[in-house]
Amino acid sequence: MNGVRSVRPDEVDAADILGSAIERREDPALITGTAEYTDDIQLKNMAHMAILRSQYGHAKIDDIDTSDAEAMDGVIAVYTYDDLVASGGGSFSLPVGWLLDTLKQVPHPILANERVRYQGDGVAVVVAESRYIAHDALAEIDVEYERLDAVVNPGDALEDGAPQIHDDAEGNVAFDWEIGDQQKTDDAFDSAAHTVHFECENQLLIPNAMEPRAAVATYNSGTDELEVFMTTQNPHLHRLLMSGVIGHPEHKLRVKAPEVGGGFGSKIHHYADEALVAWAAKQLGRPVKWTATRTETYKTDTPGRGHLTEAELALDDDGRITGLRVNTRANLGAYLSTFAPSVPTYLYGTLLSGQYDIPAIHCSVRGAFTNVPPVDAYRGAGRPEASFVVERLISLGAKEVGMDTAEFRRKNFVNNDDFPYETQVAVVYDSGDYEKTLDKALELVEYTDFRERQERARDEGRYLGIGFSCYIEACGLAPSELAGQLGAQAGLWESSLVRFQPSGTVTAYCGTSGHGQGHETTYAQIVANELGIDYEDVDVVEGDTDEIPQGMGTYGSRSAAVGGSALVMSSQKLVEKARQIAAHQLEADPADIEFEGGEFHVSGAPDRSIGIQAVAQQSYLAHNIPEGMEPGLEATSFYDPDNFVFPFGTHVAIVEVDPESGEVEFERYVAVDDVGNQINPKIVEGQIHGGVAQGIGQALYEGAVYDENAQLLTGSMQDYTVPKSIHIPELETASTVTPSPHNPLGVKGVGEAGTIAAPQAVVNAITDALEPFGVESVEMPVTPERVWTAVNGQATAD
Ligand code: MCN
Repeated sequence: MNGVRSVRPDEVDAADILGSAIERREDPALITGTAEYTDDIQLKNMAHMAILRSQYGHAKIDDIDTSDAEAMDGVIAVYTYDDLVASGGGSFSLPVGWLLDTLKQVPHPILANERVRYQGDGVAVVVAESRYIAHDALAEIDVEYERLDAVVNPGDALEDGAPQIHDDAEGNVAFDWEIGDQQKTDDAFDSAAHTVHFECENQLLIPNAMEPRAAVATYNSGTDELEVFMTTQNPHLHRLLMSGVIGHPEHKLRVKAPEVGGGFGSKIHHYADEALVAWAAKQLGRPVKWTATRTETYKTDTPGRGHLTEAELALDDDGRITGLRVNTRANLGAYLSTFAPSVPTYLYGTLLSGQYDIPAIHCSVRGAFTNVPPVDAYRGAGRPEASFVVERLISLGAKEVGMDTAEFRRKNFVNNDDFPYETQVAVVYDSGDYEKTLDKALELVEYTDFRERQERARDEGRYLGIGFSCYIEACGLAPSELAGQLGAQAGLWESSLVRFQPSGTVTAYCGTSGHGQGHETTYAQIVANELGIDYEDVDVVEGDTDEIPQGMGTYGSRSAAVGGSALVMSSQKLVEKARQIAAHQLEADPADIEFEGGEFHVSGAPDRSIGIQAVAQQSYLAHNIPEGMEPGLEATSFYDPDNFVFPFGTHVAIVEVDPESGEVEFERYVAVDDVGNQINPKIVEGQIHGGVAQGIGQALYEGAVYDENAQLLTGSMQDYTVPKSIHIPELETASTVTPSPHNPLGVKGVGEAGTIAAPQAVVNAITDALEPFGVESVEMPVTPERVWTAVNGQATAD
C-alpha cells in the first residue's frame, strides 16, 4: 500500500497509460536548475522596483516626501498614489471577484491613499537601475504617519468600540451570511437528548510558497503591447483584472507564468504589487522587475483561515445526529482580497454536513475587517475549517453518547444508496462509499489491537491516542451557473486546445496553470490515452495568455476534473474530424469506421486501417480530405461541469503525548483517500503527502501571530514554524476508488485533500491521548506549552 513506485513511460503499454504512475516529466528541469522562474528573467535595460511598505498596522498618512529618494544616483522614479491617479485610465483599486448580498465593498487602492491598514500596505515605489539601489532608496522616503489603534482578531474587531478600519464598513462588518434552516435546527436542539458544545480558533496561516511572488513587465510603445511575466496560478484571470486596474486593453496585455514555485492558493489573487510593476514599465518604457523578499511575502501574501467558531451538535438517545449549529466570525483582513468573500461562506458552510446524514444544519458567518493583510484562500480554503469543526464535534459527540468514535461515525454516515445525496447546506454529493475508506483505515491501524495497547500503555503511564478524520471535500471548482448564482464574477469552466502537428506529434494547451502539481505529465497521459498515441508524442502548454485561447487557472483542485475533462472533450472532437478523413481515405462510410488504440479501421475489416498520426499528416497535406473540409487537425473546447466533485477519505493519526513535557510524537499516520479514478497514482500520492504535511503544520506548528499594534511577530522562517521533514511521520497511504459520475474521466480532485483531512486527525489523537486528564480540547497549533497547560490546568499559555 505504501510508496507507489513510479515507472518510465516506456515501461507501460499505451493502453495502460491512463492510471499508471508515470514519473513526472517536469522534474528533470526542476532538479537540474534549468527551469526558468520569474526572477531568472533578465531583459535588456531592465530596471528594478522596490516597494515602501507601512511599518504600522494602522495609521493615517499626513505627508510623503520622496525628494531625497528621487535625488539618489541610480533612482529612475519614485511613485505614490497621486502619480497613479495622474496617469489616468485605470481604477488603481483591486476588484473583488466574489460578491455577497450584504458585502461591504471597500476601495483597495494599489498604493495607500491617506491611510494604511496593515503592516506591509504599499505606500510608494522606487524604480532604480539595480535592486540594491531601489531598496536603499526606500529608506530615503519620508512618510509622516499618525498612528491609529489597531485590531487583529475578528472577535475584537466586531466588538463595540473597536477601531474602525473603513469608514464605509460600520463596526468592521464586511458581511453577514447564513446557510441552512435555522428553525428546523433550533427545533432539533429543543428536542435533543444530548447536545455537545465546541469552540475553536482556526488560526491564521501563512502560505509559504517556496518561490516568493515576483513580476517582470515589458512595454512596447510602438505596438502598445504590455507583457507581464509573473508568479500566477491563473494568468487569464490576472490579465482580465489587471487590465481594469491599470487601464490597459486586455487584448494588448500578455500574462505569462514562467515556472511557478508553489502557490497553495496565495498566487490566485490579484495583488497590488504585480499591477504596479506593469504600470511602471508602461510609464517608463523600460522593462521593470520586482521580486518580493521573504519578509515581504510574510507581510503581504494573503494568509488563510482565521476563524473563531462556536458549534453545537444535537443527538438523540440512540447516537444519531439530529442537528448542527455553527456560528463563525471570520477574519478578512484589511481589504477584500479577490475571492475572500467566498472562502468563509460558500466554501465553508456548504461542507458542514461532512460525511454525515444530518437532518438539520444552520450556519451563520460574520466577516470582519481587521488590520492584518487581506485574508483569502490557503490550500483547502474553507473546507479545512468546516472539516475541523465537524470532525472535532463528531469525536466529542461519540464521547457524549458513550459510543466508540469510529462506530459513531459509521452510524451517522450517508448511506451508499443515498447518492446523489443532497445535504441541508445546498450541495449534492456526487458519489461516495464512506464505510469503505473507514474500514480500510481501521484495518491498517489495527484498531482493536490499538485500544488494547492504549489501555496497557496507560497502565504504564504512557499516553497514546488515536484520532480519526472522516473528511469530505468539494472541489473541481465549477459549475459556472451555480457559482454565478452564488456571487462569482467569473465563469468556472475550463478551456483547452488539442492540436496535431503535421508530423503526428501533439500539443495540448489548457487554461489551467500548474505550479507544482505535475500537469505536464498527467495531461499528456490523458491526451495520449484519448488519441491512442505515444505519451512522448504529446506536449503540454499552460500558463500563457498569448498561447492559450482562454482559461480559468489552477485552484480548488479543479485541474484534473475540469481542465482534464476539457482536454478529453477537445481530443474527442479531434478524433471525430479525423474519423471523417480516415473514412475518406479508406473509401468507407464514417459510420463504419472504428477507432481503437490510435487506429481507424473499417468495421469488420481490421486490415483496412490508417493510424491517427497518418490522418494528421493527411489533414495538413489536404490533397485527399473530404470536399469542403478545412485542412488541419485541432479542436478547442470549453468544459463546464454539472457539479463539483466530492473526494473523501479517512485519515487516522496515532500519537503519544508526554504530559510532563507536552511533546507530541507520531506513532503512525494512515491516510485512506478516495479521489475517484486516478490518472497518476504517484502524483496522487505526492499531493496527499504534501497536503498532509501542511495539515500537520497547522495542527502542531504554524500560526501567524500579530501583537496588539498589528505588528507581525512571526515574520520569518525562524519565527514561523514551517514543518520540516523531521516533523512529519512516515505517511502510510492507501486508496479506494469511487468514480465521479460528473466528468468523463471519473476523477475527483486531490490537491487539497491532505490539508483538509489532517488537522483534526491530529488534534483528535491528542485529545484521545489526554482523556485520562479530562482534556477535551486544545487549540491549534498544539504546542507543548498548550498541552502542558491543558494537562496541568494552569493558564500559562496565551
Ligand atoms: N490527479 C490525478 N488523479 C486524480 C486527481 C488528480 O492523477 N483523481 C492529478 C492531476 O492530474 C494533477 C494533480 O493530481 O496533476 C492535482 O490535481 P487536482 O486535484 O486537480 O489539483 P490542481 O491541479 O487543480 O491543483 C490545485 C491544488 C490546490 S487548490 C493547491 S492549494 C495546491 C495543490 O493543488 N497547491 C500546490 N497542490 C500543490 N502542489 C504543489 N507542488 N504546489 C502547490 O502550490
